[in-house]
Amino acid sequence: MTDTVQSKHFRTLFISDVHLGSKAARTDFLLDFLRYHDADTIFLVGDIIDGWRLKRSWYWPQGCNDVVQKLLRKARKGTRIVYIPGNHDEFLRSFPGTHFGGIEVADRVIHEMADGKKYLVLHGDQFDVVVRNARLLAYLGDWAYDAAIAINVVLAAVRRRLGMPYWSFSAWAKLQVKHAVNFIGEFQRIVAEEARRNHVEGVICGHIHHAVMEDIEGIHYVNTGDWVESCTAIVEHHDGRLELITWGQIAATAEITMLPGPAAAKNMQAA
Ligand SMILES: [Mn+2]
Repeated sequence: MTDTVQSKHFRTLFISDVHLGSKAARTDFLLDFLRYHDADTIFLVGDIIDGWRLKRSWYWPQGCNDVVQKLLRKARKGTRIVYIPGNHDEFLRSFPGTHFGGIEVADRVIHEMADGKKYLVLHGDQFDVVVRNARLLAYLGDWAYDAAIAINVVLAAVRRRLGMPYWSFSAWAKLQVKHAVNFIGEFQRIVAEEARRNHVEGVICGHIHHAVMEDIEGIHYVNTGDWVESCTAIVEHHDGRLELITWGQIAATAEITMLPGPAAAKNMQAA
């Protein structure tokens, strides 16, 4: 693509799991994507900054600055940007309702599409404990489910206090290769159930680095994917239609940038 290509304007963009500060972050692809995609509202659906990586060793190349600058510039020009923290950028969770550089921080939001359909937007790590113990919880019932979500919060806080890294869903799921598909299915089902509990038509989340749009028992489950491997985003068109964009593929076809190199293989630990 050249500079003559006009950027496309959408009602909303949803992006998650960029992991700025980890070597795996595809800032080059994301910059390209942001160059060609504008929106009234941009939701950053968690794990945008990888606080855990940065705490271990500071890694912040120019590409990370460029992404941040690009987003702040969009905010200055009138794009509403909402930052929903994930587990890797949970330091922001202490600041719900605050603004920085024109960016709002929220724990979760309910977004109404142009066609009136309502979607719950959250990162998704809230359900890690539930996914890991799904079978046991199904047996124990509702109270155990609520307790597990509470335990997840406490466990994360304890691990943080002890300086332990946050438990990683995708790293864990990939270790258990044979069952990984089941765990992804379990995660999707549980998040869809949360949408049902909130009386909305759909849910948009990230966390498991597995972009998809599908119907799960009447709930529209949408996952934004990531910018460490697949380079995906969800866009809402002006009529409320949602579309999954795989920018890694488009960019490669258009020969804008090089294909993801061996770096992509190192990204397994990121979610
Ligand atoms: Mn995450």
